[in-house]
Amino acid sequence: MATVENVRLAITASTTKTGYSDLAYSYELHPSELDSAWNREYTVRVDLWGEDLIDDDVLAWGKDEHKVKFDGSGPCEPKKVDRVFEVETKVLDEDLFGDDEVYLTVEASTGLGSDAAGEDPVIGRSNTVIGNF
Ligand SMILES: [Ca+2]
Ligand SMILES: [Ca+2]
Repeated sequence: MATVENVRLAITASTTKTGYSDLAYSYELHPSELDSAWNREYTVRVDLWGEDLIDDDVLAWGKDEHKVKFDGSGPCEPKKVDRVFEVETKVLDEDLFGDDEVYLTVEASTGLGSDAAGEDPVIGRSNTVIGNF
């Protein structure tokens, strides 16, 4: 199985759509030897969370689905991925009073094929962005 590392998140107001925010994130997908040798392809999705004292809330899930494929070009070289997606800013307003604490998790899986790495996704968590959304 690969690992998801160095997940970073930054949130800015959209410059093109009123009421929307751009979520720019990056991460590294580090392959296992088999991932590289078999040119495995991972499907990656993002969940968005609001941090709370007891249980964190899911604000949005299954966002920005994309694929990352290892091509065996180098031995176990990580794939560095930079992406942006937008959400309505009100989705980020996870606390009615005070600041909102928002982070995302990157979830990568290979599915159930015979050359897949396993059924369970690998998950990486970003930094928490504190804002007033
Ligand atoms: Ca909170
Ligand atoms: Ca708020």
